[in-house]
Amino acid sequence: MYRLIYFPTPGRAEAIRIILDISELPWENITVDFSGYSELRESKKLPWGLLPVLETPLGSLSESSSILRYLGKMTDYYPSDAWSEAKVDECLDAISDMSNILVATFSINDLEEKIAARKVLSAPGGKLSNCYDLFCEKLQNSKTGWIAETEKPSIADIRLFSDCFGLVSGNYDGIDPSLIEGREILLEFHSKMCAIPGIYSRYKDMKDDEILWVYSPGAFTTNE
Ligand SMILES: N[C@@H](CCC(=O)N[C@@H](CS)C(=O)NCC(=O)O)C(=O)O
Repeated sequence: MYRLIYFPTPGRAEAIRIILDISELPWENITVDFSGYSELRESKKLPWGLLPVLETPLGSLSESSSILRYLGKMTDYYPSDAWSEAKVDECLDAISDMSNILVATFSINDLEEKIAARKVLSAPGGKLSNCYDLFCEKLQNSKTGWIAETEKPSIADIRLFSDCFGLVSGNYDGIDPSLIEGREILLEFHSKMCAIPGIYSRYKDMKDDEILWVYSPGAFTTNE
């Protein structure tokens, strides 16, 4: 039995939840609040003091990208040649850098100030908007349509799906789906990801979920 421990939000865990579903490994989704997290940290159960953590039969594994790579290798979602692996890793790091731009705003205590900072980041020319432009450019230029130009979808696509759409759910004050508007290639990517059976079944009934609606088939279009 595998156990994924994280907060209830998608955050850095949703891509892992997706690949666990796809893997068909037996797994349990353990969610904790901040006091549950503090307890785990105090009891030294977190390899690097942070979440997510995946408990496996071999021990606990931390760092979301490492967990994704591990599970990717156990499924068909991580390529087996060194170059393709490196390109998948490159995408994972770039997507993580995008998420860190948002994380940098978490420490702004004043809500109005936080919203204003995020609006600047997501307006055209802002750092988040620029990342979305880059993702679109990569998808557009990819011969296969997958972000790391792999033959099949990879953990990089799963991370892109999880992070790019997760950001605009409404969970983060000041950021909304306008980041997706007009970015047709991202919408096409959304449809392709939703066609993967494990993803489709995970989110097909989530249209009305306050946070997870962004992953549901047809979330941003009417023709899925
Ligand atoms: N590089 C790590 C970052 C993990 C991380 O920052 N986790 C946050 C939640 S998203 C956390 O555990 N925060 C608790 C804290 O900082 O007190 C990863 O990708 O897993």
